[in-house]
Amino acid sequence: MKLYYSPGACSLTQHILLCMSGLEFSIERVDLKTKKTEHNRNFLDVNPRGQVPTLELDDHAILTENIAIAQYIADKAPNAKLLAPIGHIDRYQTLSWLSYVATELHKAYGPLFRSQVQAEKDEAIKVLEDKFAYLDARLKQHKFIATDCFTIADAYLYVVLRWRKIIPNLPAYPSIDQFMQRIDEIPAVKKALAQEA
Ligand SMILES: N[C@@H](CCC(=O)N[C@@H](CS)C(=O)NCC(=O)O)C(=O)O
Repeated sequence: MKLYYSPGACSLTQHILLCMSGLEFSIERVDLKTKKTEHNRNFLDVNPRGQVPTLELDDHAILTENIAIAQYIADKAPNAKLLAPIGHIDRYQTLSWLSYVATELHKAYGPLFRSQVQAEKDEAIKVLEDKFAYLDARLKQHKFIATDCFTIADAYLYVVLRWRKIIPNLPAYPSIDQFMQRIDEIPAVKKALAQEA
């Protein structure tokens, strides 16, 4: 399978998960502005939404959306224990956090990436600061966000929290910092980051 990615974008989540999974995969970089891939293909022919992550399976089927691709990788590599089995409460706690990261946290950055209006950016920062404070309190009590061990929700949370660095003068969030350092140390994370550098 092949992951279409852009360096440091949300597709780093699936890149990390693929590195952890032991599955065979390749990667192809996408320029999100021009919608061209590193092999000069029109990315819109692959995914008309023009967004990463996009996963192309070996039979050329295309799978899109962070939440779907993360679960697909986890379910294809059960030995990696990235998501608990169907019926186990940990699975649904993980999916709950995965949804939170996608719909509440990831999307809250939107104005910071797209808006030209400072007031809209300031409002987005306020919203994000509340969420960071909430996550910091949670991570003070929990080593990983959803369950006792690393899951697909941690990978996505890690990637979206990396984007904090674009916000100037943020308050300190010591438990978020510790969480980020823990995830930084995972060999698969180092590998994915090195491949995207
Ligand atoms: N709903 C999509 C959103 C993915 C998304 O926002 N991807 C960004 C990179 S982090 C992107 O491709 N942006 C380019 C664009 O929207 O044109 C998902 O969850 O996969």
